[in-house]
Formats: sequence, C-alpha cells, structure tokens
Amino acid sequence: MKLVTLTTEFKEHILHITLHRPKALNAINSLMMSELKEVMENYHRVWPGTRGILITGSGDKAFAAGADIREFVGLSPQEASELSRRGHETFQLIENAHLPVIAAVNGFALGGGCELAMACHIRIASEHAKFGQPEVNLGLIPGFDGTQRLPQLVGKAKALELLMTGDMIDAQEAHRIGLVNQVVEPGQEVSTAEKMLQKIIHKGPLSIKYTIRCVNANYNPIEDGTEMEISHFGHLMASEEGKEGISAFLEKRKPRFHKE
Ligand code: CO8
Repeated sequence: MKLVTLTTEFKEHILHITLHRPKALNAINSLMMSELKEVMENYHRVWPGTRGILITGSGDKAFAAGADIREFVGLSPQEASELSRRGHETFQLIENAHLPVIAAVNGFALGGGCELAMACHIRIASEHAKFGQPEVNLGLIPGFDGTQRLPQLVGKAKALELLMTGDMIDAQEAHRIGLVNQVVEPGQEVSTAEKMLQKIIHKGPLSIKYTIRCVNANYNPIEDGTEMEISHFGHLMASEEGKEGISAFLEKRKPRFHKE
C-alpha cells in the first residue's frame, strides 16, 4: 500500500500507524483521511495476522493539531459536509474495528486530532500531550463526531465546557475527566500502548470483538446492547474460544486462543 501522509509498521501482530505531516503538526488533510480509511478497510488483507492497531503522531510535538485548516478556504457547504461525512465514516471504522485500537498521544490532540484519539478504544497520553476542541475559535464546530464522543467520555457538562470555551487542557486534566486512560512520561506512550495491546491481543479474539461491539451498542440508539450481549454471550459459550478458555481454567493451564 503506497501511503504519503501515514507511515506503517507491522510488528508482533500490531499494526503501527503514524500520522506523518510533521511540518503541519500532523494536521489531518483529505489525503490523510483517505489513507486512514484505506488502511482501516484493508489491514486484514495487507497485514494478515493483525490483532491490534496503535495510532500515534510523528515527532514529539503533535499527535494531530486538527483537520487541515488550509483546506477549509473556499469550501461550499456541500463540500464541507462531504469532508465531515468522510471523517465520520473513517473514524467509525476505527471505533467499530473488530480488534483493539489504541491512540498513543504524543503531543497536541486538537480538533480533528482529539476526535481521532476519541474514536480509538483507549488513549495513552504523554505528560506533555494537550487536548482540546478549539473549533469555536474558528467559528466552527467539530466535524468528526466530537460533539458526540466527547460527552460519552467526559459527561455532558464538561464536554459543553470544552466545546464552548475551546480551552486546551493538559494530559493530567484529560486523565482526571476521563478523556485519557493513562498518562505516562514523555516517550513512553507508544511502549505503554504496545504493552496494553499485547495484553489484550492474547485474550480470545472473538471475546474482544464482541466486547467492543456490545459496548459501542450502548451508544447507538438503533441497537439493543443488552440483547446483543445476551446473544453474543451464548455464541461465545459454544465457540471454540469459549470452550478453550473454560477447559484451560479447569485444567489449570494457560488458554491457547491463537493458532500460531
Ligand atoms: N491545520 C493546518 N496547519 C496547521 C494546523 C492545522 N490544524 N495546526 C498547525 N498547523 C501548522 C501551522 O500553520 C504551522 O505551519 P507553518 O510553519 O507553515 O506556518 C505549523 O503547523 C506549526 O504550527 P505553529 O507555528 O502554529 O506551532 P505553535 O507551536 O506555535 O502552535 C498550535 C501549535 C497551538 C497547535 C497551533 O498550531 C494551533 O492552534 N493550531 C490549530 C489548532 C486548531 O484550531 N485545530 C482545530 C482545527 S479545525 C478541526 O479540526 C475541525 C475537524 C472537523 C473538520 C470537518 C471537515 C471539514
């Protein structure tokens, strides 16, 4: 896969995706969005054996400082909505991935950058990371689902405060309000995310897939997460994976969920 705005590396079953426009603080332009979509749609085929995905930014200054503001000039309402829709579709591929996706936030995660981090299942932040939705400073609102995902993570009142003030918060504050899962020393965010992914990808892949699906259903008004959990629980019990996990416990051995 030929990519210009992203770099990828595949190691130990983890696909590392790095946003790579360091001179523009990894701002997400339309090419980067298309490439991210292409990777999310094709990782199974291009990197068979992928069990987890890690997304980070290149350099030590930014994860992504937002959507690329330079591309906004002269957009018609239809073109702007179309760009927004493409972002939604791409980030939904991340949120609904069948495997864990962790953001290792190494610096500014603003606007679309914060929205990308929020679409991931888990966020590990460097101490010097900064988060915010500064769109109101531009006379805009978030366009990649920030108005929807931020309240899910931090609650309505705090989300409205961040969205309406446009204030930037540091990693400790982001952790305190539930926007990030863990704060680590600068330079440790990728290795910490890798370690967490390694732990998760050694569980049963079907149970991880169903966990993501059931939790996401809780936030989707057209899905019934409770019924989904009941049905997936039943399915797992009769699956090879469920049988192996239960047998391993009873036989006092480690489960073998993956055929190496
Ligand atoms: N877009 C384009 N270029 C950017 C962006 C951006 N979002 N952020 C930074 N850059 C560029 C700067 O223009 C600068 O380029 P140059 O050197 O050519 O002038 C370079 O990156 C370095 O930036 P600074 O010199 O500004 O670096 P500082 O350390 O002084 O400041 C900041 C860092 C605070 C991050 C500052 O760059 C900044 O405020 N950036 C903009 C942050 C922002 O407003 N983000 C939200 C954008 S809107 C958005 O994300 C909406 C998402 C939904 C879109 C829906 C589809 C249309």
